[in-house]
Amino acid sequence: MYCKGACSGNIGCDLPPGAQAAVVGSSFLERVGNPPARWVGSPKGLCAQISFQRPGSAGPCAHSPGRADGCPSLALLRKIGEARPTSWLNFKLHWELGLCCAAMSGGTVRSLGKGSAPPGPVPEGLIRVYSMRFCPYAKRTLLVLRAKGIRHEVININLKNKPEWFFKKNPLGLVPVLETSLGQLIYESAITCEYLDEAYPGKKLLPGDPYEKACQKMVFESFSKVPSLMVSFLRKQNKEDCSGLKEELHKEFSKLEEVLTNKKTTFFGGSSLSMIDYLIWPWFEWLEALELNECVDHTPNLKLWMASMKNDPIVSSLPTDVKTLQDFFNLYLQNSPEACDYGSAPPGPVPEGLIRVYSMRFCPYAQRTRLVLTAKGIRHEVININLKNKPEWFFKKNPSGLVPVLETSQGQLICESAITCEYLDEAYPGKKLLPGDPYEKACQKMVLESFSKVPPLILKILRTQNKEDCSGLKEELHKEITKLEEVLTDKKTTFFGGNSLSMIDYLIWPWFERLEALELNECVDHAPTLKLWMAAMKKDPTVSSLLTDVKTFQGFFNLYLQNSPEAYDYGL
Ligand SMILES: N[C@@H](CCC(=O)N[C@@H](CS)C(=O)NCC(=O)O)C(=O)O
Repeated sequence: MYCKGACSGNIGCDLPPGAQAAVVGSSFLERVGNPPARWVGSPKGLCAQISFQRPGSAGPCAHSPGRADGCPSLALLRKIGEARPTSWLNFKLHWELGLCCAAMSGGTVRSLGKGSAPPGPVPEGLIRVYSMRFCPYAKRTLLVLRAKGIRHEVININLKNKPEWFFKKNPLGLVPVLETSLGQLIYESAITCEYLDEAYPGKKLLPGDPYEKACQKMVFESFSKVPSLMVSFLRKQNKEDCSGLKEELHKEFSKLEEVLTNKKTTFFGGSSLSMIDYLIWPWFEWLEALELNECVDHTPNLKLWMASMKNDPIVSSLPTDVKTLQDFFNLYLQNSPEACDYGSAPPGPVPEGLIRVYSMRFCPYAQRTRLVLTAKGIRHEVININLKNKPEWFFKKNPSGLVPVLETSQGQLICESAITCEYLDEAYPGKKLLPGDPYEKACQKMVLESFSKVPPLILKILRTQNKEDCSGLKEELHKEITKLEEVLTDKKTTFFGGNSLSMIDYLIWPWFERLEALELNECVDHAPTLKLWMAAMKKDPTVSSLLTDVKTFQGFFNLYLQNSPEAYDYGL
């Protein structure tokens, strides 16, 4: 019962809990600043572009556990998708999209820092939590939100570089903070949790019985020294000086062990998980990352409790990876502003009925694949990779580290753009883009061969600092273009495969789209038939739905040449 997340075509795909992807709508982007994700239109509908940035990445996909009907915001999204033409969706995204998507995401892809625009009011029917992906206090609130199936959006705050406006949400500058659509602000994690339990219907996490409730609060009190002891331990440079701290922790855990032994139940509130368990859990998740597991060696009941907690669906939907947490600790202790955004975790499995493409918004090779996906109306999700700072997990998808890569719901991985396109054409029904006739198909492949020198030539021209040194390269390009002009004049058709657009046209188009931005239009001046082909291509609905404007390309090229890791998110 997952919240439906990234979508294309018929809108809607399942992102499993823990899938480290954020899906945001463009109005959400406006509201929360500049996360590297956006919605793009396709003739078939919408396709969510999900970016995994540098060390920073999305939080886990929030879903609506316990809701038999799935995510309510998706229903709304679907309604919008059905009711409105794609162009409306594309150009006049309604704020609902923002709220739907925000509700689905685990938060802004990157945390918001100084200089970011304050987010707008909280949409009705939603509650917002200001969080930080590694904050154990904020995790309390997130656990309760999920356990109660409350529709919420998460905005992550860069705690090493807090936005000025955040102090208006909480003068203490601490996360978590809850914000309601009425503008009410609630902070201090334990207070936020109790508020949520009281303000929202559904499963009650605190006992109704006043004595039982008081008992939970007493356990909470007896846990109260643990967080500060752990932070002191974390901050100690020399871990050998820590024996005193460890002893203290050992004692605190003994107290909790006693509670469990006296109660004779698995959880602190009884035989099922309740508020107190969620309130103290986040620090137990830190034990392994801090190499403090030994501190619970003497507490068998507490260890059993930990094992049961890990099995809880809510707890396991917000997993913490030990290595990522350790790397976060390191960056945090160095006061790095990147700390709060550390750790791009691999996305979860591809939901059934969907295919995923790992892409980069400006990659002409990946554009081939996206053109074919769009032309064939294949439901897909796009995950953009920061190619200047690739996530480690991406090499498991493609050891060469290149995009595009396709991933199916069976875990099949297909790379190399031309191969991905042929695969899509064969594996999916609908309009065939490659000719059925073997000779015609071979002809298309021969045209592709004769085009093969164009991409590296264009790349060389792009990389040449002094454009005056490009005359030799431009001459070569001119020659390659002549070859293509000849193919078209010999064929006497508008497109390379005949009178209608087919695979070969999509395969070579992305480089022609970039000519203007590279100020290389003159290289087709001598090729009138090719110019007619370019004009016809621009009119194709698939091609035009994936066009990038000249200014955006140029902005990207500039950053790309400076090796900026921001290049891939240019224009978002
Ligand atoms: N032959 C490959 C080329 C793909 C390619 O070069 N992609 C570029 C982006 S446009 C890439 O992933 N670059 C990453 C890198 O060079 O590390 C294909 O057709 O898929």
